[in-house]
Amino acid sequence: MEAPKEIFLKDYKMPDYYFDTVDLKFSLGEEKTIVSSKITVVPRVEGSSSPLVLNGSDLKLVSIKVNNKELKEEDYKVDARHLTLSSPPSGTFTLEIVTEIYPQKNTSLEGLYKSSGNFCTQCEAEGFRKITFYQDRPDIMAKYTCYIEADKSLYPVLLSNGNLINHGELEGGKHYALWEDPFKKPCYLFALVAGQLESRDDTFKTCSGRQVALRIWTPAQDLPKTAHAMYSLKAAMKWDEDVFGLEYDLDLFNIVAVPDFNMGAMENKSLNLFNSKLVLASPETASDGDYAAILGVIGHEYFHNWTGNRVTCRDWFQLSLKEGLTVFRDQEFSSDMGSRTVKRIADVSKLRNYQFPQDSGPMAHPVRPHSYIKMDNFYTGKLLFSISWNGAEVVRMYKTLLGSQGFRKGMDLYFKRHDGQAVTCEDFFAAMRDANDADFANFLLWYSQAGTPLVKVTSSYNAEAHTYSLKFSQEVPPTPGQPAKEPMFIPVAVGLLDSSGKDMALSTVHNDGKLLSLASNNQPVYSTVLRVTKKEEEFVFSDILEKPIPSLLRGYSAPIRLQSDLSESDLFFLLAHDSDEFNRWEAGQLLARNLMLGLVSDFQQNTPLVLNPKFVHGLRSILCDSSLDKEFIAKAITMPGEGEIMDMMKVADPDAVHAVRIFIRKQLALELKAELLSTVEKNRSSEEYVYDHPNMARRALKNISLVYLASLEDPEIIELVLQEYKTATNMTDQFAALAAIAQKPGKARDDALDDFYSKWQHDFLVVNKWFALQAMSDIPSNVENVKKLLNHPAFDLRNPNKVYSLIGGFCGSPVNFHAKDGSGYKFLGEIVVQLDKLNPQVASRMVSAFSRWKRYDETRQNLAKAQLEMIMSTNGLSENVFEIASKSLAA
Ligand code: B3K
Ligand code: ZN
Repeated sequence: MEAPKEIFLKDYKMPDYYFDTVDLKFSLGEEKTIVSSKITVVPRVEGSSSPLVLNGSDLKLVSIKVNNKELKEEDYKVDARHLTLSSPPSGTFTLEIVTEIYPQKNTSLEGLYKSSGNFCTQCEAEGFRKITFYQDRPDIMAKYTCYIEADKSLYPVLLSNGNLINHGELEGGKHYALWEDPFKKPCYLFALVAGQLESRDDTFKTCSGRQVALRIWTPAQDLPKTAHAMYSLKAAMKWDEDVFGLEYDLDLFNIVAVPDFNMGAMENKSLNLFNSKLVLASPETASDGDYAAILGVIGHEYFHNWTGNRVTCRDWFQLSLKEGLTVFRDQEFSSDMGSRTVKRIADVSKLRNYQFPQDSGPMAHPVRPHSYIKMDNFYTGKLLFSISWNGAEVVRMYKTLLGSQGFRKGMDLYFKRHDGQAVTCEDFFAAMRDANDADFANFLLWYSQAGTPLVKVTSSYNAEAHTYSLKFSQEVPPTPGQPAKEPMFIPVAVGLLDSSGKDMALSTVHNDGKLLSLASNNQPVYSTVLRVTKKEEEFVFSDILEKPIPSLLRGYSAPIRLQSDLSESDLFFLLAHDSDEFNRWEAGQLLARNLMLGLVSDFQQNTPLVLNPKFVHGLRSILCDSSLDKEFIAKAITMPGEGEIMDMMKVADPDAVHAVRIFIRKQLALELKAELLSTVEKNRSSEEYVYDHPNMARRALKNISLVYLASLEDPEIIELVLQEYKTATNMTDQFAALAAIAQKPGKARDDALDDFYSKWQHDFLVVNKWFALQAMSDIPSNVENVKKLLNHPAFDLRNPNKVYSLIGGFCGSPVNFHAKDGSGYKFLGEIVVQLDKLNPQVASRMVSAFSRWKRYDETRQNLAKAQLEMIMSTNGLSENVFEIASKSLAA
């Protein structure tokens, strides 16, 4: 195999040729598809004679013409990845290329492929080159038309981007459609769909009074399940107008649900393609989590229309420009539609469990990476977290620093300057800065430096001077390729609590020889944002009349690790009183983390485990506090994830962490049994399912209580949980009860799982839940069950959702994936090799489960390494898997 090439950000060059218009023609067939393209090519510099290099992969070239004349063989060159025109005309010219492709054989699910009998496309990031020869890079923005012809009975619906401008019948039972997209776009936003689909139709009236037709396309039998997706789309359209003044720009917006899809969804211009699981929902088949995910992702893809499509990325290193910003926008949307605190808690937990652990590992990347081998890996599990989630945190910091209005001004300027352009992260930064005349110091480092900054805070109170000091020191850990780091600009939101638990008024703060007044319009403030920019820095508050308890990093105002000198009793105090609900949760998590780490070391030393009664008391108060939001309570009584705790250990010990988590769960259930039972009783409802915050919150609290209770060996409780399972009227409650029963091996578990399957075998999305639940199970030696499930008739290695449920699910159980006998690693290693032949993107997502192998003990290290080496020695390995496996090994 040709050694895969690394591509660097610093090597970016402007294209020598731009494309102005692109007219595509698809003749879709059962054996092959013919793709004709006609492109107007414009040299960047008139008269230049540089070669024109087009990307292409898995294409059969049928013909090539320049200015209507067939090219001679010596005028161009084709290799496995390119078509090169050695000396194209010096002025504007037309290029016509005909290729032949085989979508039916395409299992990679990028480019044009078939899913359940329908044609569909996925072009981001580099799938368009599997459709035709093209300059497949986002800074080539052109106006497209797309003509599609196909058999009418097999493919009655023909869709592409933009407006339908013509359609009609053809001979031989065929028909055609001609689409025109009036907006310039990069080719990664091109889409085509052809198949037997029906639509749910609705309309949206925009703020300027235009009627937009909305259509969600699925196979006929699934249409009833698209109501929530349509509701989500309309809510997103309205929200973007209200919050950002952004209006939809065409008269038609289509969404198509596809069962075989590598990712969640894709924001193609006016033709969003979605993984079915993020469109289809009914109370009986989808859980609250599914409903929330649909809302968030429909919003996300819709929001891309402005942040991504109208303004796009200059090159793929700038991915965060669109993804970080759009993730931020969807987070804000979901916050406004539900509970802001709970959404923030959920997002921060996700960041901690996925992003942080990898941030110190071999795959550590800054928000804007410096190099890649395979672009798609930017979307592969852990990298996506750096680019999109950490990217969203970076965008959030602008808002924290500028306030909502300042942030909006920055966004307005960004669109004013860059609509219709392909730009960089600096352009976004400059718009935020210029619109607000802001001083952002070294903020740009957030884009280039990898690694999560560790910030330490110490506090001291001067009772005579009535001053309170917070001293910060920061360090960014070394990461591959970046041994030494500079200090970052960290916005730290702070409040100070008095002894009754109330926020103190903050009047002035001293920093760096300057006295800053915090009061605004002569009114004191109760929370402020400190700008920490140096390696070491002190902030001194004046007029502080008693020793406060600080509430630091409110709302998680920066994506850092914070170590403070808060005592255990301070944390209990914050848990009980902080006006910042996020920090109440955070105090509980800090207590839980310390408690778990202490118990882990007891477990390792064979010391009997004992649960701190103060912790039980703290949780009891939260559980019984009727003034609190129920979903908040559910989050507050959930222990930190096992990944998060392992991440804090020198050598990760999955067995100890798991044992401790189970111990705490059971102990809490024993001590709080009465309260938990009454919580279940009070929050049960036989009313019809409603997806709204109060009802979701109620179900969340009831169901987490049930999970706690089910950890007890108590026949009465087993009876109760079984009863909940049988009487449930929606998937949220039914699945929660099933998960509670499935915690323990035995007949009750087996029967319930069988029952669930026979009820739902006709619904592939529910069957995936059933796969995932069994795969993620912590029951001993679960690898054997998972292997059996690989042969289950409902399983199919070619379908990404099934792989994510079963294989991904299995890797989500640290005790089983990291089993000391290596059985988990061996299982994954073998599957990755098999998968890579079918679908490299999915395979590389799976192989990343190995990337943190050095965090474990020597025995595990050797076993994991052996699997990575076995993968590396496989013939014909994809670049996707090669990059992740080789970087993991090299680290
Ligand atoms: N932009 C896409 C992700 C594309 C992944 C390509 N392999 C969808 C999203 O951001 O949600
Ligand atoms: Zn996105």
